[in-house]
This record gives sequence, structure tokens and C-alpha cells, in this order.
Amino acid sequence: MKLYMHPFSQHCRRVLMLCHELNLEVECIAVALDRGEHKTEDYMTLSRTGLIPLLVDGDFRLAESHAIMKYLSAISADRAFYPAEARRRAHVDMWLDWNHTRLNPPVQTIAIQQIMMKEKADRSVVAAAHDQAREALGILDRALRSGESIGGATTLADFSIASTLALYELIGGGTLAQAVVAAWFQEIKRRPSFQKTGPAMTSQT
Ligand SMILES: N[C@@H](CCC(=O)N[C@@H](CS)C(=O)NCC(=O)O)C(=O)O
Repeated sequence: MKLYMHPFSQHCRRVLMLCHELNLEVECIAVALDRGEHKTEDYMTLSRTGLIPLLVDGDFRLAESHAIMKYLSAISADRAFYPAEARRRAHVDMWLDWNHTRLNPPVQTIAIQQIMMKEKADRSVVAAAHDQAREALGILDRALRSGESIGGATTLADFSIASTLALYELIGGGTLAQAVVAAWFQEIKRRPSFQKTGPAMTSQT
């Protein structure tokens, strides 16, 4: 299998974390986003969405990080991270959707403003995105405090949310003010799958 990716991408990191956790071998192919490689005719033909990550498994191509994670879980014998039982699975899906719609968007906005726009970054956009991210983290904190962990045991939802938080930290989100989220994040950071992925990626599965 091949994964078209970029080492700074949180969407790619969550897929790579799962590959490590499941012991799945995947060949990483870096896509030079800064040179617009993802908008070339060749890549657009391959990916359809023009985004990374893109998984290629034989003649099967799949974009969207969460769809890829669900596919990898489905083809793996190990179902621990995406439980088959309806309610547990629905719960994982809920937190995946929540990350896609509530936490990840403001973090991505801050990243684009700071990394791509640099001195042209719009401070009011960045400030508003920080407010939204903090509000989302408050929601996550309450959920974790209630004793209802975000996916039951460690699941795809943990990898997805942790990958977003890793980017948030990298772009100066600062120390997480939400104690329970911070403790949960520390636990995830201890996993080899977290340590072997991300911007400082030293090995590719
Ligand atoms: N919802 C998609 C988002 C993927 C995404 O936004 N990827 C970014 C890199 S982190 C990208 O390809 N950006 C290029 C662009 O927007 O032109 C997923 O979960 O895979």
C-alpha cells in the first residue's frame, strides 16, 4: 500500500499512527504541497480531491483520513480501534465527526495563517480560530471528565484528535489549559505510534 502524504499534515499523521498500531506496512510518498504538486493533473487524476492523505491499495484509491482509517481497520484482523459493536462504533464515529467539524477546522485555520500566510496572516482570523479551538477543547475536557472516554478504549477517535492537538501544539497553541485533555494527550504521546510519526518522523512504516 502507498500513502501520499506530507510529514506536517495532521490528517496524514493519524493514518500513519494507525498503520503503526496495526503493524500495517505502507510506503510513504511525500507530496510537495508547497510546490503545488497536489494540484497537478497527475495527482488530481489519482486522488480526485487533490488532497492528502491518499491511500493506494492496488487498484483501489481512497482519500479522506477518517475513511482511510476505517478502511485500514476493516482490512485488518485487529478490530480494537474501530469496534464492531454498533453503539461503540457510533460513539467513535461521533468523535471523528466532531473533530472534523469542531476542533480540526480552527486548528487548520491557524496553521494555514501562520505557516502559509506568515507575515500576511490575518490576526483577527487567528484570534477567532484560537477562541473556537479553546471552546472545542472545553467540550472535549467535559466529555473526558464525565468519565466517558472519547472512544471507550483507545480508538480511531483518539488518534484523530491527538493528531490535531499535536499540530495545535506545534503552531503555538501553548500548554493545554484543560487539565484532563492534557493528561489524556500525554498518554497518547507515550505511544510509539505517536512518537514515530509527525514532523520529526524518523522512520516510515
Ligand atoms: N478532510 C480531509 C482533509 C485533508 C486536508 O485538508 N489535507 C491538507 C493537508 S493537511 C491538504 O491536502 N491541503 C492541500 C490543499 O488544501 O490544497 C481529510 O481528513 O483527509
